[in-house]
Amino acid sequence: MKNKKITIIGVPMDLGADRRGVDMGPSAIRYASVKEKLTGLGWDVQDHGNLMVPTPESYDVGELQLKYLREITEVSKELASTIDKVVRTGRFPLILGGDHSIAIGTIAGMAKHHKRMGVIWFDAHGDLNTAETSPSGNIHGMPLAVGLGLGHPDLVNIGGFAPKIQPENVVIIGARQLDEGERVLIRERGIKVFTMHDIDRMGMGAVMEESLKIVSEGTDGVHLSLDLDGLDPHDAPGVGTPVAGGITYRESHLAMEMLAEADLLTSAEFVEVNPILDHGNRTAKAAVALIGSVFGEKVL
Ligand code: B3U
Ligand code: MN
Ligand code: MN
Repeated sequence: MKNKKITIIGVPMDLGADRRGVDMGPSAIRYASVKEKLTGLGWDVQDHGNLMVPTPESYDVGELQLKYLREITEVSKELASTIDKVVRTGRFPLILGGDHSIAIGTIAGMAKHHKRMGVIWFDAHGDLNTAETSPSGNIHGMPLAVGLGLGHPDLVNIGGFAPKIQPENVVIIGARQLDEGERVLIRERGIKVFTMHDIDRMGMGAVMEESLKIVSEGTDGVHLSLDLDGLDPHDAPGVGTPVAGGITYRESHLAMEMLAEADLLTSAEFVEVNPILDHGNRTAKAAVALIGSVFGEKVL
């Protein structure tokens, strides 16, 4: 990252998830001093503020296999165009969620600038569902599929082109809860997934070395999409769908430090922080600590 200029964009989105409270994620992360952290590391930080997100109570849920499709589509378009503008000014977009459905807009915005974008998807889940395979109808379980061009056309075609990313440039890290349709898709498309089993066997260092190769070879940019539920619930309890046996605080820091050393990232988002379910803002603090490591914080 050459010019050390970041623009923070908050997206208080909870339409893609069943549990309310994740809309307060951007606020909790700001409260945990994200701006001060980045400024202290020598970054020029601009905070764009939050995008407007409709309140679920004021709208009809719509089709139950694609809850709030219309509203999520609108916010995704707005986010994509905001990111487009930020990138045009030569700044690095750092997006704070909100539920993971916001990645639809992030990937759409970044893909305008990167023809072959690598994606690191740090998550307990695959987020590879479509309306046909989703057990919940929640769009936060679908954004990676949408990026790959699979799903409802309104989402897939945001920005006027699809797909935004290719399966060979994607790596999922930390998976431990996949739905059957997601497993089929992973096999069919050959998506590289480092499950918790792989992390335990190989160690996070080796997992990251391989991941960095996958997202850098033949690509012209790399996006980090970090779902806090990828972490173990002990370290990140404030998430809507915690899954036991996750990535430790230390492993996640090593991953972020290796990303910083590789100096490949062109955008990053931190999602699913839910302060209502949290203990003492621990999850937002973990997010800020990880953001520190991604943006160059070192012990020595
Ligand atoms: N795979 C399930 C559960 C889920 C996905 N993402 C989160 N939970 N956070 C689904 O509903 O698609
Ligand atoms: Mn997710
Ligand atoms: Mn998840």
